[in-house]
Amino acid sequence: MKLIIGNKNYSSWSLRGWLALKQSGLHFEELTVHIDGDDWQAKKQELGDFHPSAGKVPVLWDGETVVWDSLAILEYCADRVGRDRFWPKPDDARGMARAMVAEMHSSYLPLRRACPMNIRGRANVKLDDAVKADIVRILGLWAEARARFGKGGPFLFGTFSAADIFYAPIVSRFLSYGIGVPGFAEAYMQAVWEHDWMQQWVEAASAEEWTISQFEVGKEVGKKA
Ligand SMILES: N[C@@H](CCC(=O)N[C@@H](CS)C(=O)NCC(=O)O)C(=O)O
Repeated sequence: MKLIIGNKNYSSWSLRGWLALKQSGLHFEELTVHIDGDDWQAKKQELGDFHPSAGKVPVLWDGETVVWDSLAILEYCADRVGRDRFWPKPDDARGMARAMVAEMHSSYLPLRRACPMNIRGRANVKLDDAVKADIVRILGLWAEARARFGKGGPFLFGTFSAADIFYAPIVSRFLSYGIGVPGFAEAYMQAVWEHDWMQQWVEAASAEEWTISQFEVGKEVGKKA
């Protein structure tokens, strides 16, 4: 299998797809493309609208089979290795995990726009009411998942699951933009950040030399105006 991903520092959907492959335990090769680079832009033009991913990453190739979109990639992996590796077993926990993942996939545009994933970045941004509402909503969901279903470990549903995969880029954003969170969320974020796969991704992101100015937002912490 081959997973095509974008810049590790910036591409939050790629991080989700990559973590899903890691969680599957399946062997895969990865190819990182600079999504702001001339090569990628030329490739996109060449592929045009005919390519099923419409020029977005991540894309998974499994032989002749192509799967694009992070959530479809996760579900494709779950089909291959079994649902229980990704989703909690009890119906009530799994129902909530699925809803949280779907909500992450479809929502929080104000937060995603104001605070783009930038793993290396440490900046302050002004948070408007819509962004604050997204943060409150996410913290509420994290609190509920941890309180109701998190007894078996430090992650949202105890052990590392699809929900953590989908919220991992939010952890990165909260750290990058110094979003103040309650203690339970700090502990959860630390567990995600210290996860081996997350550390591998962070290390690779830190080693990348590409920068994409549109995602370098806010006032860098420690820099004078
Ligand atoms: N819904 C898609 C979103 C994919 C997406 O927007 N990917 C961004 C990178 S994070 C991308 O490919 N941007 C490059 C471009 O549009 O040229 C998913 O879940 O995979």
